[in-house]
This record gives sequence, structure tokens and C-alpha cells, in this order.
Amino acid sequence: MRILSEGIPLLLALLLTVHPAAGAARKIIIDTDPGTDDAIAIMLALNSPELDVRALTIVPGNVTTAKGLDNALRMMSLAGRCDIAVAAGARQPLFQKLTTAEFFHGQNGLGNVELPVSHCQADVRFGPDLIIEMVHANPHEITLVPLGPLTNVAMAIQKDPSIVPLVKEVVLMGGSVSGGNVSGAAEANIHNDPEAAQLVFQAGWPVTMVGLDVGNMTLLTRKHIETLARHPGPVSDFIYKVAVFRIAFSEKLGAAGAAMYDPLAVGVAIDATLVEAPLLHVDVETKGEFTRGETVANRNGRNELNVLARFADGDH
Ligand SMILES: [Ca+2]
Repeated sequence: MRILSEGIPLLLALLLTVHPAAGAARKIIIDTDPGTDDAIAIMLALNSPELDVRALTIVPGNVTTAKGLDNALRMMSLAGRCDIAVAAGARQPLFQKLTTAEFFHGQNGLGNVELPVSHCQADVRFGPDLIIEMVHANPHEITLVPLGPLTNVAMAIQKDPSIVPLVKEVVLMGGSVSGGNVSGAAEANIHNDPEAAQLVFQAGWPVTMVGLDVGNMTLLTRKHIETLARHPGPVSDFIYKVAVFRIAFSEKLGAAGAAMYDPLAVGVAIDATLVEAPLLHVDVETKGEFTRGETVANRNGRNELNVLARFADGDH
């Protein structure tokens, strides 16, 4: 998978173009742990006429579920979109303790950018239940866009496997086929709930994995966000400050800019031609001593080919 070079300008152009959701727009549910790049991704989705954001379901990851819910509601209020359902999901990964990432996303998860208290109310449904209900109400129409650990999506599958053939597709941020960021092998979203990720990857629905490999090519720089500064407004100002936080953090690590992992997943949901995505079989390592949470991709595009076979001349 690789991203085309015009990716960042296109993402920025999409973010700056405000349209009401069109009738024929793709219906998506964003499962998210907001999260700085989640925030940019969510605002991108809300401002993309190609997408009809039906719900945000909150998963623990970058921050706790309670903090993520509060952040999501504040963002929906800022954007004037209290019509979008926002529901809390799981409180913990399936089989391990929660590890949050305030060091990366700021103490409040939003780069320490403080938003006003929300006017929106949380949906009372449990996140995985909301996913199940919406998929049944919109068969073959919902694209799931998970931007955090895959706990909620896995719980939805476990609770009601009949949703799998009714989901249009899954476009998720997570994983890597060339080394991780939490460990040498594992990317954070997958590392934070490997068992859930394996369930999602093996469910049998179409999955597009927007991994670190391609996300690392989408570096947002100070030059890029000058464009945002020229378009002031509540959402632009918020995204500008979040972006500054992320870029400053990246610069401390010697990077030229901040990787737009979650926004790229939304970008791929908007326009799949942003990237090239080869068809690979992917399993998630759940038992490795050093590799737990690794997305193990068969780069030959096939599985279980490493078996002895006769040579073509039939002599062996
Ligand atoms: Ca995220």
C-alpha cells in the first residue's frame, strides 16, 4: 500500500471545503479514541460531502472511554452537529489492561486544547449495540471506520455475527507490515487489543488496513497548516491548535511533520484512489513474546503456500 504524493494537500483541501452531507453520501460510523489525529479525522469526515457520519462510538485507547466521550461531545458541539449519535463503548480491552497515551496526545487527549463544554448529549446506547442497530437498519450501506483499538467492533461481531455480511466495508487505521511504533513489531491500535483485532481481521468482511507504513508518508507540516490559519473559525482554529501540538511533538523527535494516521483512514473512506492497497492475508499475533499485536501480512498475497510440492518436471 502506498499513498500518492498529493495526499496531504488533498486532505487539507477536503478539510477546508464545508458542505452539507449529500443524500448519496457514504454512510459511516467512526469508532474512535479521540485523540489528536482522531480529532482532525472526525472534522475531516464532518466536512466531506462524500461522507454521511451517522455515529461516533467511543473506544478506550489514546484516552479512557469517559475522556474520549467528553472530547467527542465537545467536538460535535463545536461543529454544531449534535444530531450525530455519540455513544460510549467498552471500558477496557478484551483481555488486557488499558494503556492510554496522554504523552502523545496531551493530558486531555486533544493536544491540551480546551474546548467549551458540550451542548450535545451522549446517546444512551452501548457503542457496540449502536453499531449493530445501525447496520441492521442500513443493510449493505454502512462503512465502519475504526480509528482506535478494535474492541468495540469485535464486541459487535461477537454479540451479533449476522452484521458481518451486512456491513459494506471496514476501513481501519492500525497495524503495519514493516515494524511497529509501540514495539518493534506492533502498532498502537492493534497492540492495545490484539484479540479484538484478530476477530475483526478474520470476520470475513472487506477490510482496508490503513497502517503505519502508509500513514508515515502523510506528514502534516507547519507550511500546510498556514492554509488553516487563513480560514479562521471555531473548527479551523481548533484543528490548527491540535495540529501545532502534533507537529511540535514530531519535530522534537526529529520528524519533518506529524503523521496523519487517522485522517488518512477517513481520506481513504472518501476516496480509495488516494492509496494503492494490495490484497494481502493479515493475521494478528496474539501470543508472541516480542511480537504481540503485530499484523502479520503474507506479502505473496496468499496464505499457507510454504508446503512441500512436486517440481514441475515431476522428478522430485
Ligand atoms: Ca485514534
